[in-house]
Amino acid sequence: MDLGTLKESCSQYNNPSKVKLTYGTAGFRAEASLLPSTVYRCGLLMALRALKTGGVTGLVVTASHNPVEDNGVKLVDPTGYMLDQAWEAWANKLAAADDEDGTCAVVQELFQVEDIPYGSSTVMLAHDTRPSADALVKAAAAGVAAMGSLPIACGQLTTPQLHWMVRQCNAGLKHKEKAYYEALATGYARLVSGHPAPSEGLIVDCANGVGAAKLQVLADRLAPGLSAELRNTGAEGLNDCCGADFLQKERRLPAGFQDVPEGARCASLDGDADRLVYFQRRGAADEVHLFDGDRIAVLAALLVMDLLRSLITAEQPPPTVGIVQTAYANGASTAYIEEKLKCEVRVTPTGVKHLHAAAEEFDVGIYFEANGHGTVLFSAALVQRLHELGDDSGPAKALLALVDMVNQAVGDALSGVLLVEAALRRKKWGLPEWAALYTDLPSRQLKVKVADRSVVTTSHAETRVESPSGLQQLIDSAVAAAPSGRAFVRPSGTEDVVRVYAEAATQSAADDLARLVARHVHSIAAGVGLSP
Ligand code: G16
Repeated sequence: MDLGTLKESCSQYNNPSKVKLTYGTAGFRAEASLLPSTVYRCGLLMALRALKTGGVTGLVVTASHNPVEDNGVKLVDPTGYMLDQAWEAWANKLAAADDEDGTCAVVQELFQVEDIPYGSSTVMLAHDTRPSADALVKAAAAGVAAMGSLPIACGQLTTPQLHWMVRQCNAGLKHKEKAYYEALATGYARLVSGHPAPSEGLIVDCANGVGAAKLQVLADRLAPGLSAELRNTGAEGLNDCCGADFLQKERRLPAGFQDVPEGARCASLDGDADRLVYFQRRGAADEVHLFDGDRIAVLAALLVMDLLRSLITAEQPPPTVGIVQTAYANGASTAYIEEKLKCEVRVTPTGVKHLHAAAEEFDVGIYFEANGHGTVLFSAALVQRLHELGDDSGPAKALLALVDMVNQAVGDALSGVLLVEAALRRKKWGLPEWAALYTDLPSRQLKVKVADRSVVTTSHAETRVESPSGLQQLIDSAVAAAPSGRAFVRPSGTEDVVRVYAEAATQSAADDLARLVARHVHSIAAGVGLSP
């Protein structure tokens, strides 16, 4: 690394706004014009991370479910997982540097403290469909190049595609986009072989995001194995009244779905295709029946446990299966998993990085946030055992097909669609059978705008408020007065809001509880504008 060149390059990406962005739930996210210096410095960081680990790293320019005027950056470790949490502090320190001198000082400190060897590394870059992407990818590439490293521009990809490609690349396996479709498609074909397709196709809301084009390639590759009609595939209207986040929060039909028949099987992706929910129109109005991440986790568990049951041999200990959720998980799903599936449930704070780590502790770790972000992880030991059983065992072959089909790096809406479709097909189920497993407790989510969301801090996997003082007591009293009430609040790590979640015996009680808790947040944590 040449310090003079680095300093010159850094001076092109100083932060004139003086807004200090911090690493949130899934990287940095803000209104796009505030981002160039932060994204540039993430380029520096990921080149350093690649040098430190000796592998290829990744960086995706995306703001996922946020509105189109926002953008952001998600950072990928050589494992294909999100950036090691221990390095988030470095990301913040770099992002907060005042100017080129400050940035260079942090880079030098990083070299020293992390004992990073000098040399050249490689960072794979991708982006979603936002108009601000080009300038930000250029900033990221400049950061990588300033470290004397190689930025590889992979173009428009879904976030999970880049995670998958980084993971495969570091494992010395085929890692081009084509290989991704190949792996998913062949896994799916093996899994559903001999199980007839349903007569009705799937209708997918693509949130006008990058998932539209990518799902089309996958569906074409699978034709006629997967019959999918894609909607909200445009260049405009990203996440606007559509997409998985809209469905999960608003519980109503997305734009462009007003004509779907009541029983139709529908799914929705978010803007960078790392979240998936299913839904079905309910009644004549805009109402929907939502099949959220909790329900996808249960379906995945049923599929995996059916296969494991037929696989288990007396002489070996049975593989461990666990489901990881967050406080947002509907109480009815948790009860079903524990009481009916007899499966262990772990609860972590929000954020895939937390759920993923917990899921790795099982032979099969199924993690899904209620918002539809999740996947199924298989331990290396189990995969090896499945290979040993090989061709002699139908269940082992099906499980290996699942390992290929389900993104092992991160939650992936495209592989999620195949997971749900394969599970339903193997069980000869439609949405009614899936819905009948359990009935969700009525719930409501709200957002409260406050002057500074960092004043709200939480503990116990985000179920208790630590500060501001007095807020938890007010929430406790509100919960105690609601029939079967449960509520919590937490600062979002992707939007400038405090989130409120409430559950109760009836929808109106859940709505009232959420509104009351939101009012308490608004009054105690310096709410801005009107309380919801
Ligand atoms: C990201 C994270 C998810 C998280 C979501 C919302 O999703 O990857 O784990 O659930 O943000 O986080 P928060 O409630 O802190 O705003 P995405 O799809 O937006 O990248």
